[in-house]
Amino acid sequence: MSNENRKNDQLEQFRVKDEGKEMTTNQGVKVSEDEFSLKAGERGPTLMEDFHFREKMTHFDHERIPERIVHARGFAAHGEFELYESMKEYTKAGFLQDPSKKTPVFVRFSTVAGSKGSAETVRDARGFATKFYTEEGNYDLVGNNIPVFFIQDAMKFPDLVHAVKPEPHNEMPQAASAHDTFWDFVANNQESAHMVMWAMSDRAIPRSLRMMEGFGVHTFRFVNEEGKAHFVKFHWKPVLGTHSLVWDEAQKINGKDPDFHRRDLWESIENGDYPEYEFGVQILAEEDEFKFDFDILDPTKLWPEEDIPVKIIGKMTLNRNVDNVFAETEQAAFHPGHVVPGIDFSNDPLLQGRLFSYTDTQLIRLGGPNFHELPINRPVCPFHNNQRDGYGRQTINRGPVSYHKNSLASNTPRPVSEEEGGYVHYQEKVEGRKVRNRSESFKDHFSQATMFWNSMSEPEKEHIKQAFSFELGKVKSKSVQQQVVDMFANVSVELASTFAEAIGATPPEEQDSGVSKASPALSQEKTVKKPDTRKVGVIIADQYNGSEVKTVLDTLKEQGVQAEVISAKLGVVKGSDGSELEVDHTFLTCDSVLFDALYLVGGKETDKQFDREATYFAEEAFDHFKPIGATHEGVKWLQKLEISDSPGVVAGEDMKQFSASFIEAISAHRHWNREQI
Ligand code: HDE
Repeated sequence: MSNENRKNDQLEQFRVKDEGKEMTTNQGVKVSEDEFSLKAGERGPTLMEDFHFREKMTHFDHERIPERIVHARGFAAHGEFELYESMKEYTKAGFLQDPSKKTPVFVRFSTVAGSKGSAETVRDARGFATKFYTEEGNYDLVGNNIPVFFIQDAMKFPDLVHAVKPEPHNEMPQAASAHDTFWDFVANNQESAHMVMWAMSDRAIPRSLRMMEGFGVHTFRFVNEEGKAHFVKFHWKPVLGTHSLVWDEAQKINGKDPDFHRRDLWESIENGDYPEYEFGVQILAEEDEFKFDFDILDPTKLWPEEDIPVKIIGKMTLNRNVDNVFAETEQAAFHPGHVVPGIDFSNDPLLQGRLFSYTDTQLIRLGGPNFHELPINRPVCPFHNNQRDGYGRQTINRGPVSYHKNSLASNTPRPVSEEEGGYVHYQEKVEGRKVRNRSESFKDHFSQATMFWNSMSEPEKEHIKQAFSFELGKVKSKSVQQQVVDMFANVSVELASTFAEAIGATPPEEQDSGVSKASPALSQEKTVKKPDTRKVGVIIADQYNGSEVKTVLDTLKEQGVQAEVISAKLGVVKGSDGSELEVDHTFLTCDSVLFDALYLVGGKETDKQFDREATYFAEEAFDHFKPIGATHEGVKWLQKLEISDSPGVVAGEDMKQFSASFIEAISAHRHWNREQI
């Protein structure tokens, strides 16, 4: 069995194909009738003895399990992890030793605040949870797409979540932080400042799950064969770059396609455009623990990449969709405490608390202590111990012995030494009094929030100002609004004054923190820019210029761009040369917000309604700073909107030249230097 397929091979034993089979009850009895219950007379009452009805209904009645208390809305895929270079020097983790070996992975992405049925392009952090099925057991890297967190101690997590979730008296708003209790929490727990800056930035509205970073957030440890430890932070860097939506667009997508992110992930995998993320580590010698102006145990702080470079050590490719969302995605149980030898914890108080919470919540969500036996959660290596029984136990553990130590089974299953692969916790020396305190070194809440602000490009700053104005604009309490203005004056007076004005609050008097440091890596401005997998809506009508349009569409395809045809009705549109294009969407079934760019072609036979729809699509794309290309009759819509000379708007008569400029415009993602209409 090859290593890279071990998880897939294991899952194969559990896959069931019902298609083409005879119907039976769960007891295997063949069913003769599945539409009508057993009745005393055709118009009479249903009989209790109808075991088929009882079983079918009972199972249905119990189909739902509790959703996750946070990260309820999620979507996942399988893949594999490959290592670029051995990490032997730093860690003995088996899957980080040999670059020729691949490790199967399962990744679940999620929003945090919304419930299971909520829309996906909300303003929120995204969960980025990876299960590595290594030969030494499962290693879970349960991260987010934001490298810091709102709070410093797990003790406050229930409070944070109560504050951001819909308010309990009326259960509103769904999947949104724009309400009083969240901002009241922020203002009264000011360690949240740094993460709030990220949450108000473009990072919180990713264009795609394939185009966002992932972070382990906490400081962990690598421990090598000699027992030497280094502090580490984990990173995922998307090969397609880090890109975002704009807020107005994100809100509209939530209505037009609440499944936008999962659809994008699902389709890209189905199309063979496998999402890829490089794996990076920041490594810090233990001796350097106190060399920084922040505490490396504080989860509201990141390690600036310019100070501690991210070493890229491998790549993860997601190449297989799940077969069944409930069985795999929903039943997956991640846990930051699932570590393998060579990876260890730090004393970050947020991490320490997480180590308790995950199994605890899964015990109720997955109905008992045996969820590790569910196919998606099973390690690919053997697992043996003396744990027994409980709801839904699958294995049939043989023999009389289920205790340690024993003589009847020669003291097996036996613990093994460190040399044989037994997990031994890093022997950090710990000393101290029992106190309920925050360390002095955790008390600076604003320096890195300011560093984040300083690192933003002008358009990114503008978006943050708008996000604060939106969110605080939805808050009803004047007092909370003012508290937030005063709090963020500590980050930037410019920022706080701008949203104070937008919400009618008193501009701040306080000075900002005076921090001038910036970390260029935090801006998305210089991220990777490629046309690959970008979705272009082609607005086209009958009697379009067949051969010339084909040249453009062929070039787009060659560059990995996906063109989807939009017209007034489904079927085909016919070119002037007799060519045909299958229509993918009508103006009714799609929307401008669902595309990265528009290509306006038109045709000889468009009526007023068509012109109106096409102009509406173009105007909206323009407002969302998207690339727009136009040739032939499509150019008239640019002229009508008076946007022909705007950045990122490309028109042309030479198809080769046009295609090249259009692809360049698509690669840029968005054209922020554009005057709104
Ligand atoms: Fe979680 N978190 N979390 N979290 N978290 C859960 O576990 C918790 C935190 C993260 O796709 C829960 O099985 C506490 C940080 C992800 O299944 C729960 C604290 C980070 C997922 C829980 C945190 C995360 C969860 C809910 C503060 C980024 C989804 C369901 C101490 C590093 C995993 C579940 C999936 C899920 C507790 C903070 C990431 C309740 C107590 C920081 C990606 O156990």
